[in-house]
Amino acid sequence: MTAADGVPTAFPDNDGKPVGHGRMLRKEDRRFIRGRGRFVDDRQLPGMLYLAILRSPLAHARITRVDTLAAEAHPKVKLVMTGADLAARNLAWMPTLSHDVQAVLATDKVRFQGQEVAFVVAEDRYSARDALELIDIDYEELPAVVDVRTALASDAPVIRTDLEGKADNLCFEWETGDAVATDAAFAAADVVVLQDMVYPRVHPAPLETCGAIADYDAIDEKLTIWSTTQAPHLHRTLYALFSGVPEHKIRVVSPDIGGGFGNKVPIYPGYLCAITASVVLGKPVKWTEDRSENLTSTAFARDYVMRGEIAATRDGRILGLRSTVLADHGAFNGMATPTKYPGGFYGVFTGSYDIEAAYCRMTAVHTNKAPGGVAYACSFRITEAVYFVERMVDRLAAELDLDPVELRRRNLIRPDQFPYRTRTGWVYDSGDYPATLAEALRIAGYDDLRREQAQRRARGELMGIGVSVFTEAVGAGPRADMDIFGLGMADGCELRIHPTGKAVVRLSVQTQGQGHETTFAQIVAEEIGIPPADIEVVHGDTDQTPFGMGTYGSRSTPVSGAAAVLVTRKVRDKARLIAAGMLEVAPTDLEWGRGAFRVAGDPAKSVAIAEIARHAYGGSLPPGVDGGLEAQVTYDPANLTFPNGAYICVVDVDPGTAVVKVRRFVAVDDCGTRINPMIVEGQVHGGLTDGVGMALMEMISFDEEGNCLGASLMDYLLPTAVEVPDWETGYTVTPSPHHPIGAKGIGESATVGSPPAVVNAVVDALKPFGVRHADMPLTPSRVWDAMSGRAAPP
Ligand code: MCN
Ligand code: CUN
Repeated sequence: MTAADGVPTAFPDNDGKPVGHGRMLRKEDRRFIRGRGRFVDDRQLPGMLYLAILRSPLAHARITRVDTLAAEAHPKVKLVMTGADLAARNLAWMPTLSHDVQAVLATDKVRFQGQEVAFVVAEDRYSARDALELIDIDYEELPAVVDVRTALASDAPVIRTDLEGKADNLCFEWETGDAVATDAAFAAADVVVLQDMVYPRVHPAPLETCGAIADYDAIDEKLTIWSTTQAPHLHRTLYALFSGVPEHKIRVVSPDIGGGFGNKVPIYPGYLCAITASVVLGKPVKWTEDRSENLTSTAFARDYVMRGEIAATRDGRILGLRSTVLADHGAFNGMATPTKYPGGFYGVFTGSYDIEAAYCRMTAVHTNKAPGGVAYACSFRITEAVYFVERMVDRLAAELDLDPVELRRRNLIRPDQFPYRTRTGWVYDSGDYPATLAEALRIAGYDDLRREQAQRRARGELMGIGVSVFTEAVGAGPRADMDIFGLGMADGCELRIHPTGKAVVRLSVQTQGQGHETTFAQIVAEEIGIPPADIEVVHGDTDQTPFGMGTYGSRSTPVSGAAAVLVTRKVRDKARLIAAGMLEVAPTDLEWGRGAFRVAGDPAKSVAIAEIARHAYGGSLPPGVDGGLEAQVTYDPANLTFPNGAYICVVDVDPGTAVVKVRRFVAVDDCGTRINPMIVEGQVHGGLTDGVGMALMEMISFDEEGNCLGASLMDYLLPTAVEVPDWETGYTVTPSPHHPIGAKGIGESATVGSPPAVVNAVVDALKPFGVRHADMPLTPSRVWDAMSGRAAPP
């Protein structure tokens, strides 16, 4: 198919269907590849002012004096505000998504380097930045808490002195599983392996940093916020609670977004500063953070220090798994996670295995580091859980001298065990794990690879093969069990078919590059027979879309995707009544197919959906049927969906330089029914690149004083096409039994599943040196240390 302007809009999918599911180029790319995307920072409003934020140079310090006089005297400055100014309006602290509070501007103390201390609003961005340097602040430096392992020591300085009666740095404690049963499993085991590991702090680092424009209209008392948010409706509710502007007077618009990866789920002080400034000045105020601000102050990810213990029989049957986690949550608990899950979904740490007993104990602490906790394609901490279990299983394989694939095969959950209840209470919906693994082994040519490895080892070359199998849990959630900030995790969706047969579907989720404008049109197209090109997808504007929880945890397809299916079927049900009137038969006499209702047994008598739409607005309707063709639903999922995958990574390690090269990477994913296989593959390619980055390059680290050592993209290394191989992808399809079209999420699978495959491969390559584990990121210096028998630095 080709549009009038010559841009191909679709090519036939596997079935050669013109509409519905299948490979189709992305509708949104028409504007993106021509540089016509409209991002927050592209928007210019008349009379707009610019906001810049002064940030703390210190990780932990008391603020003893603030002098803003010189900044206020700057000729282009319109407003300067400090924590004290916000406190006078009761706006100095904001709620976080984890029921903690976070300083909008510091009042008493600064608690991490880069924390917001004051802001300036000026006529242009440069003057605002200049005026920041005119603000004079005296700090009384305090010792910083940097290492989670000593954060709870009795002499550690207390960070959260703002919390009444708080005398330590404990953030929360959490446990899951059965400690007693796990002890018993360990007691009965032939083999027990213990391994400590660190999943370092990393950062989502989206290409577009965070920003907002707040525009308060004092006459209408209406507040409009254009912002880089993955969850417009959630943000609107929080803005109403924070600012006192009533919710029906707030409009949040999330236009094109240059990547999110979870970084754009939380509310940041910058958004609230822009809102406050706009209300005070009565003018639109824009705030756009720079790269260093993004890397040092917005939601980070991971930062787990984990101890694993795995128990098994001599022949490789896993009996028990124990996980003890020290989680670094930074200065404020800014983690975005369902309320009942303070440790996120880490509870799925038994992975894809049928393990008899499991137990996890997690201690989360505050440190003098930026808040956050889950962002970066994490599926609410499943990245950590999968890395943990896949490293533990590999460690066990080495201990038992068993092939890691064989050990996995002996313990994978079998297809006949679904729905499968894990020892920590999760119910996996469906999967055929052995089949997915077999497909990965087939593509990789696993046995040949092992033979090649033996030959290379004999020549002194360091080739490694790493395997990981994983189970994801995406689509939060059943709203009875899952809420964020008291808002149940269900999604609304609206569909309207116009008199000419063209349609508009309104979503509550918000794309950051995942292709929703295409795939949601395809979902509707498949159900109603209107081509995707004729279906406009509207999202990212709270005035235009129904309430819903937004895009993260790969929930768009599992939740809003289901809502889109159901709303279309609801419209179709109405179309049936109208068609029955048009054809003068009973509704039950009609059959649906290929975009039309036909009379059963008399297929010549039919009406297509476009004719029904015209009639819905113009013709005479059966009694009790009202005009128009539209519907609205809110979908509350019965359960999460559980995609799975099997990955195989082949690396070569240079024995002279310890540089790791990823030579091959095979990824077989099962996300149930695939709506657009091309977009699914794109999601997997991106996630694999993330995974290689985390395994080999990415880390946000701090010195002893709490200075962030990853504040630029020179220090925080992101992978490029140079560091990654040509991905080899495959798939199996096990539909979700409770999703109306059997689709599961895919957006984070590859980021979750790939880091352990890479690390397992590197450790496998280093086997001749007796290496059993090395912590990410596996930079040349860390690999060199591992080869030399030295422990990696913490
Ligand atoms: N899809 C499909 N068939 C399926 C599942 C998904 O065709 N069975 C399509 C969907 O229709 C959608 C895309 O794949 O176009 C991703 O869908 P889904 O798995 O539902 O994930 P979300 O849309 O909810 O995206 C969120 C997820 C998360 S949480 C992070 S983090 C991440 C990711 O997506 N951030 C991204 N992928 C990203 N991709 C881009 N380009 N930019 C980001 O910021
Ligand atoms: Cu945790 S990153 Mo994604 O869920 O937006």
